[in-house]
This record gives sequence, structure tokens and C-alpha cells, in this order.
Amino acid sequence: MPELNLPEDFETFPEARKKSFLRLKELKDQGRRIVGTFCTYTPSELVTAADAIAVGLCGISEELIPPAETRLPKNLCPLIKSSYGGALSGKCPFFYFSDMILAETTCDGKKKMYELLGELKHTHVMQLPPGSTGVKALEFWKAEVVDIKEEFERFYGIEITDEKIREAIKLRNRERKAVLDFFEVGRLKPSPVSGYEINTIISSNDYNYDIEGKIAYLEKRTAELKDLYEKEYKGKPSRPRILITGCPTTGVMDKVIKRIEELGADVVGFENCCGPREKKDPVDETKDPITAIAEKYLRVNCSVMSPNPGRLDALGTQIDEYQVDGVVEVLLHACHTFAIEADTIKHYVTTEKQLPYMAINTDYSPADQAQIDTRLGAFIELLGAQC
Ligand code: BJ8
Repeated sequence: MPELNLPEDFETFPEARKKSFLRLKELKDQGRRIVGTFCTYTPSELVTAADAIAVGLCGISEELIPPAETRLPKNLCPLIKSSYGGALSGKCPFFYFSDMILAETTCDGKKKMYELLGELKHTHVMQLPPGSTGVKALEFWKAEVVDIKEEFERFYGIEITDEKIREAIKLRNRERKAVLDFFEVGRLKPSPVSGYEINTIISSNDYNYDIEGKIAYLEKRTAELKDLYEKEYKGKPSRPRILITGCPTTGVMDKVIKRIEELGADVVGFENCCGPREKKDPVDETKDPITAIAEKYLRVNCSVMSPNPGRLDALGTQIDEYQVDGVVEVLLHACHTFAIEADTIKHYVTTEKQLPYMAINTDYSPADQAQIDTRLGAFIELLGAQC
């Protein structure tokens, strides 16, 4: 197996997460506010405007699933079970240190799980409209954005001024730009960065509580990689280039992303919540801040929205910009919304874009690794023959 090209100080996601527990405890001891979050729909600007730290609570570990199955059905998405299992068993320090939880009514499994989570800790669930395009959708969602601002004010006994929100929007937009620029290194051909590093760094950065520090790190790594491209990669042949789409991949990073690269292809981009999709769309800094935040988050192209036409446009653009040779869709078990959209995605990729597509249905268990390897191996061989 070829070694992945990783920086010398590379930390795996579990290592980075472990380190961040200790930092979070220090911050908690210093009296910092901490809000647990789950989703790309979370208006992080309001968490920042409340002088709070947002910590991601999405479960990625298989070992947290058995405790969850004492209350949740077995045939549920592993991300949901692992998230709840971490909270219920007391094994998720991020949940433990959170003052409160901010969640959204996305898929059915998550929103029903949040009801159980509310038994353990104060949980505010923002109601998402079922579609982003209906006439009342923005009005409805904007009221939810106002509501969470007021909820933070009540919960923490603070006032969140428009000025605070504007500052938070500017900071988060700068962060978005730094993340986007890092992702876009994957557009270079051949890519000087492995998709495993991209997925690891972006997921680990959710646990970097210093936003300015995060921006500085990403800018530095982006510059290093561009330099590396000029010196060592430019003009050399490229391995087959794969775009990942579908469910979030943090929990299956080693099982799918790393394996693709060990088997001979490059994961150059992610059209999912681990990718640049949301980063390309900043909050409008010229508008009333609440309206701008509501508009921005309503444009997130998740399969939980019906209809969800923006996803195909985003996918098509990314296929072109990243010079993709094939698309791999990751479907977590029992994720009905992405599984149903998969047929449309497959049709679009294979007919409109005339590219090979494969879907991997999986969960957090290692039991299907050999089967995944065999299928990925055949897919990459096919891509290699076409490149
Ligand atoms: S905006 S992708 S982070 S909802 S994989 S739990 S959808 S059953 S994670 Fe997601 Fe927000 Fe959408 Fe992104 Fe449900 Fe599917 Fe599980 Fe999922």
C-alpha cells in the first residue's frame, strides 16, 4: 500500500480530539460559555456573538452505539446513535462540558433523538422549514433565528447587540474563506494534499476553539501545499481523482477516504457537510444581520430539504472545478434522505457528467471493510483505465 503524503506534525482525528478535551476543560474552568452543536444549519455567528464556543457533538465512534441502543432502535443512522450514546454514557466530554445544546429539526432520526437528549441537558431545537423554497420558508426560519438569539440572552443573562452579530459574521466569514482556500488546494492537478488530510484537518478544526488561530493555521498550510505543488507536483501525472458526496464522512474517514487513497486514487473534494459547499456561501455583511444569517443557512443544500435542487448544481460545479474522474457516494445506514437522493445523484453523474459513480452503504463497524476494499479496488481500476 502506498504511504499517504501527510505533514510531519499530522495528528489523526481521534488524537486531535483527545487533545482538545483538555483545552475545553481549561476553558470551562475559566468560565467560558460552551454550546454543543450538531449541524451545518447551526447559525454559528450567534454562538460567537454570545461569546460562546461552539463544539461539535456528532458521534463518530462505534463504541458509543451500544449504550444508545438501550433507548434507540438498532436500525438507525450510526451518527445519531453514536451522538446519543456519547451523551447517555457520559463518555462524550464535549457533551459533558456543554452548557446547553443547540440543535435543528433536520432528519427524523436526529430530531426525535434530540427529544431524548433534552432529558439529559437543556436542548434548544430550532425548527427548520421542510423545504427552503416555499413562500413562507424564510419568514419561518428567520423567526427561529431571532428565537435562538433570545434564547441565548435568557439562558446566559446577556444582551446580544446587532454590533456583536456583525462582528461575529465578519469573523466567521474570514474563517469560511480560510477553510475554502484550504479545500481548493484539491483543485490542483495532481493534488498535493491527500483527501484524508483534508477531512482530518477540517474535522479536527471543529475542536480548535481559537478561531483566529484556526484561520492562521489554515492559511499557513494552504500556502505550504501550494508551494509543494509548484516544486514537486506540477506537470506530473495524476492518479484518478475522486469526489465524495452524500452523508458526512468523519465517522468513516479511515474506512473509506483513507482506503481510497491507499488503493491508488486521490480524494480531491467533498460535496457533503465535510466539504466546501457551505464555505462558498458567506453571510451577506451588508444586510440586516438576522436576515442575512437566516438567508445564508436556508441555502444549505442538505437532503433533509424537500425539494433540494441546489445539491445537483453544487455537485456539477465541484465535478468541473476539481477535474473529477469519478464520484463515490457515502450513505450511512438508515439515512433515508441521502439514500433516496442517491438515485438522482447517480443519474446526474453518469448521464449529465458521463462519469463513473459508486455508492457505499456503510456504518461505523469494521465488519464490511473487506467488501468495501474489493468494491473500491474495482472502481479505482476502472477509473485508472479511463484516465
Ligand atoms: S446539513 S448532512 S450535518 S443534517 S447521515 S444524521 S441526515 S440520517 S448528518 Fe447532516 Fe446537517 Fe444535513 Fe449536514 Fe440524519 Fe442522514 Fe444520519 Fe445525517
